[in-house]
Amino acid sequence: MMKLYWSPRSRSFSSLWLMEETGQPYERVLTDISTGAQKTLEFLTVNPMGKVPALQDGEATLAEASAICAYVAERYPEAKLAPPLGDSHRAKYLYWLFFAPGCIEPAMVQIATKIEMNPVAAGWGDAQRVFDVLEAALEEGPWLLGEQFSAADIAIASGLNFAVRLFKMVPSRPAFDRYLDRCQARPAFQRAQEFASGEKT
Ligand SMILES: N[C@@H](CCC(=O)N[C@@H](CS)C(=O)NCC(=O)O)C(=O)O
Repeated sequence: MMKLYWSPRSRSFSSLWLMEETGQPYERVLTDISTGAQKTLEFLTVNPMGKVPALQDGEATLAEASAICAYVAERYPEAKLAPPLGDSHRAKYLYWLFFAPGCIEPAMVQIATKIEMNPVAAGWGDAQRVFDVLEAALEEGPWLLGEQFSAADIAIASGLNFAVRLFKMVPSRPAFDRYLDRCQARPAFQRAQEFASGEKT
């Protein structure tokens, strides 16, 4: 059974949501970052970065929320969280999976720190454009790939939920609200939120 190392109130939310969407059994290993559990020698063998989320699957270990999305979606194809190889939706799937850590994350850091960067040199351009591009992609919906919900929605919506609803760093927009409401209506999202909020382990 896969082991998910997680902490409440952290980026582990996306991995909890992902595992809940698969419908497969998994073991949650509470690694409370408020107690320093992520810096123990034992945990550093799983993720040398000393950060959650991290995943162990037999001999395989990995971290980075989007990589975990890609890995789990491939391991459980029956959950239909990724378009199969050769499917034309795969281009968009990969694009959004990488857009989450490549553009949304640094845009949020830029907003939080107010660091000025030349948008030509910054890989994410500028924060305004990141959220404009995402808004345009969400106009149609219901999901990033159209009718098919995927692990890319988990990666993107988790970041957007932090930015818009939890930390209110980014002003909401109607397309964001509609999208986040759809995500929050998913039973797997709600179960993940019970863990992430600290209500359940
Ligand atoms: N790039 C990582 C970021 C993971 C991350 O920063 N996790 C934070 C919690 S939100 C953490 O574990 N912080 C504890 C620490 O750095 O000691 C990912 O996308 O998974």
